[in-house]
Amino acid sequence: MSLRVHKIKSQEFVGKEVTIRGWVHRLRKQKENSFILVRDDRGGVIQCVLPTEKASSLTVESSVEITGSVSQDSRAPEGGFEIKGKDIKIYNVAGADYPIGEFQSDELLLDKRHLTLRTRRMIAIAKIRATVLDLGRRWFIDNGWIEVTAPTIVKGAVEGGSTLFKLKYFDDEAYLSQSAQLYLEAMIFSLGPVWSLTPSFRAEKSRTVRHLAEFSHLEAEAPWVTLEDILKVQEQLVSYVIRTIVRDRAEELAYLKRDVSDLKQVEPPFERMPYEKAIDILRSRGVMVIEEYGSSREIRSGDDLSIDSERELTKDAERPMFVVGYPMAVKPFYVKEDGERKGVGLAADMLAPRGFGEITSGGLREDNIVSMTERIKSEGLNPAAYDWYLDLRRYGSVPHGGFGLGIERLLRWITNVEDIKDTVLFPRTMSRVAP
Ligand code: AMO
Repeated sequence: MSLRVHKIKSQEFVGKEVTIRGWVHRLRKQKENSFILVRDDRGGVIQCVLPTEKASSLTVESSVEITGSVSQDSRAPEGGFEIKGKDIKIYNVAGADYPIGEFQSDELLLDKRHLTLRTRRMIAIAKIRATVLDLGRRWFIDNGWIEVTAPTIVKGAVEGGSTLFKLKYFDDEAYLSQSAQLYLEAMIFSLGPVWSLTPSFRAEKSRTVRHLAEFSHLEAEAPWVTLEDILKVQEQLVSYVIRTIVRDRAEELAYLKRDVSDLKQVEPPFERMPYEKAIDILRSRGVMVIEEYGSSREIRSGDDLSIDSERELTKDAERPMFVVGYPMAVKPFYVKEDGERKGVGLAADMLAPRGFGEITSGGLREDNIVSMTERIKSEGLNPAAYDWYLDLRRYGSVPHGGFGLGIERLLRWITNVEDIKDTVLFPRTMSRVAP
């Protein structure tokens, strides 16, 4: 039986015979002996020493099974354990033109993503990602929220028509879902607090380091809540994920050279910064807004917060913050207006510190049928496409709210990687749909 590398790197195996399976990660052939760094299928690596005559055909990424005895040698890389190989079975001799080496352009690494996934950097990120998904799920289950699955082929826009992916649907037309929110809203009437993890699709035409065309969307919705309730859910969820990932993925975060001192400070409550205060701060720092036709002017009340504004607001922060009370004009049709402040939406975004910016968006939903119908029309949407959604306001409407969290945005902050494309195994962007 073959063993995983992390298991045999311990005193208990020294002197014992073991078999491991994996791929040749690095290779140094000398006259008598060859030094083979073998990577197993969980990314663990160990040096194996074999007589060169048995390893002569090996190349980087050849798949092998090696049997030998474990010994301890401080010169051995990756922890001082190695295997003195006796037998080797070669499953496949990899082509000598394996394209991934030490110095490659980002584009080549993306073109060859199916192979780049074998790098230890990507293995570390993939493991952190898996644990983040696991922790998100665990938090909702532990707190009594019910998991639901919404369709990803839909008829209506949620987050504006400009980023919709259109598709032919038999003889009709449909879209790829931008958010499960409207469906989650339908589910709270029979299931109470619900959550889902589904892919969301956005035809984002801008190339930025924080936008994907397909991302993993963790969304939640609950009846009878206030805005403050929704903020509390988000800060507890995010704090739990951060606290646990720092503990459970310490090795991978260290491999990525992520200094986790700031992550260790993440705990509720997060600052609630009124939108108007955010604008005052940005004005005092001279933040400019680029207008559609290219000219720039000083930011002012009523403007949405751009990537640059969010970076400016959070660059010196160590903990996430909420910006609360965005103008209705910059938020989608479903946002509920503050009854005491006309034009102000009961909506908030969570911004990650150190310049990372928005990772969640949420708030209360308009629950009045008349106001909702007006908003749908004034945004140029077709009320017929939302008739089922309006039913939720016709039959037993209740105050409710929720939020959406972009898993890749959260991962970008946790791993401190610059480009969001590195937080997903096969990224989709405007210029990339393969592999
Ligand atoms: P919003 O459009 O702000 O709101 O999206 C919610 C969160 O999803 C993430 N996100 C993205 N991540 C990667 N690439 C993208 N192109 C992208 N677009 C969004 C962000 C963002 O905060 N239904 C509402 C939320 C709600 O009110 O419940 C919505 O989808 O982390």
